Amino acid sequence: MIRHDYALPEVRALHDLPLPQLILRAQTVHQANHRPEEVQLCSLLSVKTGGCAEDCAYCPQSSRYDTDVGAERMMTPAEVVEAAGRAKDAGATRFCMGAAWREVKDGPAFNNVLDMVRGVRQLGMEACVTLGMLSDDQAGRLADAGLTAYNHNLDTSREFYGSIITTRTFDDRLQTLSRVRKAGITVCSGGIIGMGESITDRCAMLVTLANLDPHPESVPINALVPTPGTPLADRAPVDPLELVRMIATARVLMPQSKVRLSAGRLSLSREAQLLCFLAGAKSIFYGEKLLTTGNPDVEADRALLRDAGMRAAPAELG
Ligand code: SAM
Ligand code: DTB
Ligand code: SF4
Repeated sequence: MIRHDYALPEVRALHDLPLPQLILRAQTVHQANHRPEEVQLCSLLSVKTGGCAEDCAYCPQSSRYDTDVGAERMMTPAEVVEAAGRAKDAGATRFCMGAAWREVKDGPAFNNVLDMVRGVRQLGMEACVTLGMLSDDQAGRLADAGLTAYNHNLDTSREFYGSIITTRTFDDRLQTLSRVRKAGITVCSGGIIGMGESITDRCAMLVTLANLDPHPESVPINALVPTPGTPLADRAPVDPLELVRMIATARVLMPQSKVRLSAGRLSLSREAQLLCFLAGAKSIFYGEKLLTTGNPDVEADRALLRDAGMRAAPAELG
């Protein structure tokens, strides 16, 4: 049953169930709504890296922190579409492009993004972009270019948000999500665990996501990749079982959404990743780089799926 009236105590109780019961609940929902043996392979590319004006405490691309990531020029649409073609040949069906912007500005850079979207869609892949905040008009132009999904994460609870980001608000985030929805683009929105938030914060974020009507079609769950130079550089690694709980809870609350096992896989064993799949994770980022940090190599991921008797999901459209 699809619901949008969740309250925190109910979600917290679900999240805190004994893991066998929680996974059983998640699997029941997963099997009824998805093909559990299929995992969507999505490739990520940073089309405009670094130099971002925002102060997101987790992010290697903020210009406020002294990290290894510097501001780079924007890639050209031809370079991006070529990379998308390589990702398609390797088996990816969705291509996600990120720009280290606070917001989209009209002009040549945005026109290039529109060309990238058109080029990726012409390859028959799903196209997703994450560009920061945008206006109704910009959302409409992205929709016209054929954009499949817009990624814009809530990242954490409303209550904890100000401890992680001070240069924009949780409501700014929700407003952008509603513009994306209104333009007819599917919504990709999730968050990060391991930033020092409480379990209550994690559940509160899931309540906000699950009470969006309709649910985001795509819900990425990231484990923090602690990056030297950022304020969160010294955070302890996430306990993989906490990631499993988060994925399973999201799975139960938003039955038809694709819950994505996103950043942080380099520090997960194969067994931990499989537990995430059992808990309802429906996709992974595929390719040796996320935006600026590492990701398992393609051979390791192919072997993981093969050894588990699972397979890459075929393209759904295009
Ligand atoms: N600038 C745009 C924005 O913030 O919406 C788009 C790019 S931003 C890098 C996309 C998402 O990556 C963030 O919302 C955050 O959830 C995730 N992210 C960034 N750095 C991360 C890290 N070190 N570990 C885990 N996730 C991270
Ligand atoms: C999402 O939720 N995770 C991706 C994607 N959406 C854009 C980004 C992860 C970034 C990890 C840190 C980095 O590589 O810079
Ligand atoms: Fe900029 Fe996005 Fe990184 Fe925040 S998460 S600093 S908005 S690139």
